[in-house]
Amino acid sequence: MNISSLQKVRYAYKPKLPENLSGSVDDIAVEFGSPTEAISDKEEIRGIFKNTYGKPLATFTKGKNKKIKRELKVGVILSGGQAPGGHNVIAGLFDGLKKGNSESTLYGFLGGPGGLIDNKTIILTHEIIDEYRNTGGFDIIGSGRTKIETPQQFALSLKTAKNLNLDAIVVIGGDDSNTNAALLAEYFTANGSTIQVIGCPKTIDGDLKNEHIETSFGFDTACKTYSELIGNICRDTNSAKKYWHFIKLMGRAASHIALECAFQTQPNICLISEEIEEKKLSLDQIIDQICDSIVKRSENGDNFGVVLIPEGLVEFVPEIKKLINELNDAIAAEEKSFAQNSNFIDQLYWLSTRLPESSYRAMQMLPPEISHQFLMDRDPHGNVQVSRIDTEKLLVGMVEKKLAEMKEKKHYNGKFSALTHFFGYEGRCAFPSNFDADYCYSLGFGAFVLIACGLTGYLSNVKNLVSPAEKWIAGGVPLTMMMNLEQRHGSKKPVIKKALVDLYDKPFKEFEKKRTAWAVQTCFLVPGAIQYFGPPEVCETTTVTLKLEHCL
Ligand code: FBP
Repeated sequence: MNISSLQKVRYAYKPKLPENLSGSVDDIAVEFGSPTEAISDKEEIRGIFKNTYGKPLATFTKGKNKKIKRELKVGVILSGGQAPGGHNVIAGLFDGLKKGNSESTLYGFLGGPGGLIDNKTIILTHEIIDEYRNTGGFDIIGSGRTKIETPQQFALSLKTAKNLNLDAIVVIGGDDSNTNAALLAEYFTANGSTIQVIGCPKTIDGDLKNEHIETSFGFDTACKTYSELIGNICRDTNSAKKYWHFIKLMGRAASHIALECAFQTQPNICLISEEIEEKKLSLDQIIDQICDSIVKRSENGDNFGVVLIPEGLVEFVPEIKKLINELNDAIAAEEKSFAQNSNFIDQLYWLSTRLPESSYRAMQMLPPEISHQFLMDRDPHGNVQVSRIDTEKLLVGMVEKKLAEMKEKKHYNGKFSALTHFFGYEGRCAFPSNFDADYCYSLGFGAFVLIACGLTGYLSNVKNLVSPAEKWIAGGVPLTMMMNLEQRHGSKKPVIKKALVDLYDKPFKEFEKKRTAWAVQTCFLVPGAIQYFGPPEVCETTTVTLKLEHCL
């Protein structure tokens, strides 16, 4: 592989570990809290996870630990979308295993969970790991979105793990992948196997968080990468003063990325899907809001600006949410019959006899290219692939129409010229920031300790993240305590609850205070590129969201 100068220099970076994971490994013991409960639907979830439900929280502490020096065989899976820092989770796990016992082995399952089902592995050696330390991407073993769900897939997974004589599997993934990890842990135990399953919280979307998971890894780096690009666009538009930039940002359902990028760049408008849902705003009302800012700015002679749009927005607009749910149910109920429609016209005809009239009408009101995008394949977890819906173009089209109407009525006299962008894939494989490099390494090392202590059905966690890394506190959270039941593919399934933007929490409240000024004035911030070397105030800071959520 060709190696850039930055990559060479980053190899030498030594990620920081929390104090409770530093020092000699045989001094790391584990302390347990009281038994836990699922966040809701307790009885049903207890019934599904008969063997793994309700375990206590685990925190690492100083103390003697004889078990930690056992020789272990562990397999690791990268699951779902890429997130900066995945390689460091593997490096932390590898270093922990080797520190415990130099004879321990780490297998990498190739191409995501599918590698476990199909028994596709490589042994991760010092040489391989060293080539990927502190780098972005998941290319060390590749990732995938296969969901382990059929009895045959579970049986094959156990067969692979037994054939390799594994002690444990580590799943590095988001809410859906870690739900899978919990099901796997339960399946193994229920089938008399002692093979343990441990998860690590990954996703740039930032929506795998709760009281015990302060943030998912990759969010910090991805937001900083997008903010660099947005800041540059802000400065560009403030120079030429002729374009409105409509920028869609990844994040699937949650608007955490959009909100964080708004703090870092202060755009004129940042839409928050969760607010749109709460206030039941229609598409027309959203367009009115955007036009209001465009008109006011044009009255000041500013025919330019920046609008941030969370990727999942359309799923939160009530009339479209209803449409998507009804589409999902109709397609899930007759999957094979729907698949027989070879083109969009046939698909529409098929839907005309199955969708309730109001939704069918809503679908016809949308530009055909957008409704076509609503019909594209769902991902293996049943989610609409929102990254493929051109929401930014839909909004620009509607804004243009509205402004033309206003012009006719002489309510607006500015110039509107818009450009659209989508930032998503650009940020998922960036070199992890120092924060993500340290956090990921700690999560991986913590996963090793959880395994060495014989635990299963846990998510590796690190708390107190707004403090310097030495003060972080590592441990494990039982996966079942983060679960509830949700409607998936037409029936109720246990899933880890997604954390959406909380409209009553500090980050949104802070944004609310600032956005009125941003909408009319030009308050842009240009944060620049991620800094890996230099003064701590530029290279050791984390997100505004995390600071607002956890600082008093
Ligand atoms: P994860 O939830 O697996 O981390 O993936 C998140 C994400 O990056 C979303 O932001 C985006 O909608 C989606 O992946 C895109 O998926 P794909 O890589 O399959 O196109």
